[in-house]
Amino acid sequence: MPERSEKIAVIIPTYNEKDNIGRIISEMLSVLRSLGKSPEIVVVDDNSPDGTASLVQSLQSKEENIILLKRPGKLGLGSAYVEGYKRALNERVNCIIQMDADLSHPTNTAPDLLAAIEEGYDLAIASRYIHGGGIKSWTWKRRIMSKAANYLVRVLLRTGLRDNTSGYRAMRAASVKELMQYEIQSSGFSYLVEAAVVLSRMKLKIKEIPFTYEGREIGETKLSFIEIIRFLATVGRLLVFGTRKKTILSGGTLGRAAEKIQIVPTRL
Ligand SMILES: Nc1nc2c(ncn2[C@@H]2O[C@H](COP(=O)(O)OP(=O)(O)O)[C@@H](O)[C@H]2O)c(=O)[nH]1
Ligand SMILES: [Mg+2]
Repeated sequence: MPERSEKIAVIIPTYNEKDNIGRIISEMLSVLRSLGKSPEIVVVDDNSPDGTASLVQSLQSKEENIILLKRPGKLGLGSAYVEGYKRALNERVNCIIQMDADLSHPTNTAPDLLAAIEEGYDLAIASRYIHGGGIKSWTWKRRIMSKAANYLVRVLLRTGLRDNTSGYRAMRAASVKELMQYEIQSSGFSYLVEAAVVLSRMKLKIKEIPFTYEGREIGETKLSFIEIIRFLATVGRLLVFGTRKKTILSGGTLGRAAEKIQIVPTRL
């Protein structure tokens, strides 16, 4: 029997999203509440210089279902998701939705993502690259980059997914717990690809749901050139070393201690 995804967390990582965050939170709360759900919004902000966190704090005084996780500086999109997952799991939610703050992920796709989870899927990915999906207002350069990235991941890493880089996903909490047992090294945008590869290798029921990516109207993309290089390095690493679960040495206190051990090359 599939769990009903009654208690939901929506994770929204933010970096300089002051002009978007209020709208996305209120739209998401009203869409999910109209479905009879009880959503927690988890904003993970990296000390945005534009004061996104203060704005979220002011919203918290009017709305009690907003959680703000403040981090000291820009630590990357992937590590923000992980922070959000941990908090959501602590809140004992059944289902986690993750999305961008910039209104490029339309809130009216959320009911379809949740319906897939309720039907028994473990992971629902909002996809631009299946029939019915698309992209509005992206430059041709960005379109080519996204297509090429997805082609590389699909062909080389055999995920079976059409949209491996979409940041709009819904996951059953149990699948998120399992995902977190894997060693994921990417802390930035590449996290999405690394997680897609891990998730596709777990024994999950996955569905892609078509959506039209709106394209950001306010603010700037945080996808930098260095993130593109990191993406290529991530694909190469996954191709050579594959995916693996955390060992006792890679997680927890022992793991953190092990990370500090440096191997110093001996000069002959
Ligand atoms: N907390 C946090 N959020 C980030 C970071 N980088 C990007 N984001 C957020 O992640 C989401 C996706 O970034 P965005 O710039 O829209 O990337 P694009 O959609 O690929 O152009 C947005 O909500 C950003 O504000 C980061 O380092 N930390
Ligand atoms: Mg975006």
